[in-house]
Amino acid sequence: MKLDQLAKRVAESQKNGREMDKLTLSNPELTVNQAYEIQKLSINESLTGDNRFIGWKMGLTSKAKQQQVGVEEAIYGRLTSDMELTKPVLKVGELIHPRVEPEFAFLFKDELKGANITAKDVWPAVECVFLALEVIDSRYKNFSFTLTDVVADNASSAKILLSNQAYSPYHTDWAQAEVTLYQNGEMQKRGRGEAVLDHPIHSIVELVKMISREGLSIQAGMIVLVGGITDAVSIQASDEIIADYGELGQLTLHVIA
Ligand code: OOG
Ligand code: MG
Repeated sequence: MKLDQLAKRVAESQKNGREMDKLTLSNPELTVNQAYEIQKLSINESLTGDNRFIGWKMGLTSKAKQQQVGVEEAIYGRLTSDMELTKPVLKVGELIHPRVEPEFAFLFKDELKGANITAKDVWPAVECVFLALEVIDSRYKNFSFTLTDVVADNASSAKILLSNQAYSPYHTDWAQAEVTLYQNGEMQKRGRGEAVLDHPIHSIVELVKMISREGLSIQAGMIVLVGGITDAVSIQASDEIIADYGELGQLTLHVIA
């Protein structure tokens, strides 16, 4: 089957929140590179009306996340403006089997590109850092997939919530920053930024290297999610999720039907 037809199928499933069979079930020969092409085509398909391409996300950058889904390689996905929650309320009825995970998001003031960049090149390009909750929602049955499948499904991207407060990149040591995730008052997960490739900045470096191979870059004004600090928690209507980042503050998400 042609990549553009597969992309249409994925885009449809993402738009309607309807689960689908893994692409590799009927197309076992699909490669990871082809999956990135499907990702690009399906996200382009979604860019209608006001929906804009606003940045990138890294996924599977922590051991906890890799073990949870059984895929041991970092991946990237594309973020669009429709994904950003403008209020801390998530309508779960539009989603299949959503999960939430605590993250950091970096906003860029300068373009970043090239296969040889290092952390020292990234810091001066960062405008600010946000606390973030990512809602992921694999379009595949049972939240089960191969590396190729999850790449094609835009790294399970669904929604993002950013903190109101933005921090200087030099405000704190992002590797030592700790987050505790509560669901209805019950502690579920705890982790530090260092869970993400030893330091979240390395996630940005990895992203730039990966997208450079496609001739792409982080553009000025774009946001990047660095990847879950802990593994993700399944959520349902009437949940209250709190991500407590200590002195940096808290993010609260209300889940409704
Ligand atoms: C893949 C997406 C992973 C992260 O932060 O690791 C991700 C998944 O878990 O379905 O967003
Ligand atoms: Mg994530």
